[in-house]
Amino acid sequence: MAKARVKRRPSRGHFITFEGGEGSGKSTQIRRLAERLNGAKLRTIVTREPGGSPGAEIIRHLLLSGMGKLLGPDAETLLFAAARDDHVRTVILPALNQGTWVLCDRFFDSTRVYQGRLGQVPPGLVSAMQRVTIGDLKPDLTFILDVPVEVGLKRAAARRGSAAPDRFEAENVQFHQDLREAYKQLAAEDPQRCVLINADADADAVSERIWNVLRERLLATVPAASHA
Ligand code: Z5A
Repeated sequence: MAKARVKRRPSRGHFITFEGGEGSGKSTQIRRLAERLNGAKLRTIVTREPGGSPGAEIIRHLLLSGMGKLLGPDAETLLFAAARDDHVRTVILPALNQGTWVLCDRFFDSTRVYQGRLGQVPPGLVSAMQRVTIGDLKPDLTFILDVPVEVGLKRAAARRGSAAPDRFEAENVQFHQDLREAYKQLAAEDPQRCVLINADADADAVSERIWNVLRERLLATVPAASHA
């Protein structure tokens, strides 16, 4: 009699997030890491917040236009949460459950830092929204890219050219300095998950720093030949 085929469930993919201030190089590094992982035959997608799903991209547009700011800090935070809820349900969880690695440009740490620590939205509200939108889902690894504020702002200005700054780019230098400190503090508070990367170097050097940490923390179980 033919043996019944047992369909094996793929093991869950890894969830990696990138955080940092303006112009810290997250998008550049996330693209490079995805290429490297896909090249090592580890199926990988890149996504971002706010946004990443059709519904959340609409909310992104509202938020970056400054519309959310007009509603006040709590309501603006609710908009970030609504976008995250859609993104997690329709993109992140389905991909992880299929065994795909998910690289996300910003996630809930951005809410904790921008809205919580800097925007003074009460911690109770930030935690409640976190429970509702992501439940038990936590990144396996979070890279926090750190650059001096003037370096990040210079990079962002060069990229923007003559276009107007968006809602967060328009904040003053003190805001960006506080942001940098808040991210450093976050890294110190959760060293199991968060790794602070010195991103004030050329893109190749930063990629190597990220790759070395990832290899050490997450690739130990993958055959060495596939990710040399
Ligand atoms: N936000 C929030 O408040 N609450 C939340 O819950 C969430 C987000 C999820 C989204 O902005 C804003 O939403 C964000 C926080 C807030 N606001 N800020 N600021 P976004 O998605 O439009 O932008 P961003 O996340 O801040 O990233 P960015 O400005 O696009 O920068 P980046 O991704 O970190 O950097 P990049 O695009 O890779 O590089 C910037 C430029 O520098 C570019 O021209 C590169 O070619 C260059 N670059 C990159 N790396 C290097 C190196 N190593 N050397 C030299 N030049 C480099």
